[in-house]
Amino acid sequence: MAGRLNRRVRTLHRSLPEAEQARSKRCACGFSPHAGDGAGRPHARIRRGNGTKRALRGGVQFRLVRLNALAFVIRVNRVICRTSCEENFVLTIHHLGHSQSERIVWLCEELEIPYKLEKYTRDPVTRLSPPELKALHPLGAAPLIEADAILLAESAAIVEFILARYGHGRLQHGPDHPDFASYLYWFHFANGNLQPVMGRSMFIGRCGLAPDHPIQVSVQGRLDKVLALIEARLAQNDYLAGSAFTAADIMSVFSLTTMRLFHPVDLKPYPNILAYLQRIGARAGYQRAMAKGDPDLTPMLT
Ligand SMILES: N[C@@H](CCC(=O)N[C@@H](CS)C(=O)NCC(=O)O)C(=O)O
Repeated sequence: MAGRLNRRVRTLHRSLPEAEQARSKRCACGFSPHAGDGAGRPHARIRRGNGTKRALRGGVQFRLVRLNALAFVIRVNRVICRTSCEENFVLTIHHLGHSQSERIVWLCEELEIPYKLEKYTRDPVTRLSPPELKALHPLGAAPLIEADAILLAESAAIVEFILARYGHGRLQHGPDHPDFASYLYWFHFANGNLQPVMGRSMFIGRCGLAPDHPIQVSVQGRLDKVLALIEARLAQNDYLAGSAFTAADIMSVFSLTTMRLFHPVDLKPYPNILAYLQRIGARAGYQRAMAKGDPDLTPMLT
């Protein structure tokens, strides 16, 4: 009888809908007591199905009562854990106005996760970070976040950290997704190619070199190629990683928008980039992020 019951329960576990199995892993805490019964058994094994109830007779009823009680405790734990983790969760974003840290505010708005925003203003002369921000990290650059007593710098690391801890699979593609490689490429293209060439171009531009100086020509040529590549990509896809908006877009948009405060680049030759920026500007998450992080700035979407 016990063998038959075990076989039955195993079958029920295999047939549980995927969504129910996924829900059992959803807490942001990283430690998930509700994902099992504490003894390595997934909670689904003790769920009660109509067929199971009929299969139980006599002494086995006692076992059913115990299992039901355990299931109840686990469900309550799941609710308490999810609620308390969300309440105790404190993510602080150190945001320098008009900077790459807009990405992190935007990410949190898209994910709709709570965060505390610490804002800093650039030095009016140097346009670098103020002393309060410099005091937090040896490089003194934004973004910086504090989460669970961790201080983390670098946009890409921060975006990956937040997605891994609080994303629940949103705004990213995993290895099984057909756009996984594209997602990785464009995610890393942002700080690996686009932002560096915008920065180089800005600094070389300030050196006052003649337009035909080899360095000027080389940097301009690289910038043109990078923008042409993005233009071609967006001619075929609504978003950089494909048809879906992802963190690859969140990583890239600063360089095409706010960065142009520091280094004006005319995007008129790139109609698909401009159309893309309109799609971005229509997003409620982007609008909220810019309104909270940089209320003095009209997003540079044209
Ligand atoms: N690769 C870094 C770049 C960080 C960075 O250079 N941030 C600039 C803002 S766009 C900054 O803080 N500049 C002020 C300073 O360095 O004092 C990242 O993506 O986080």
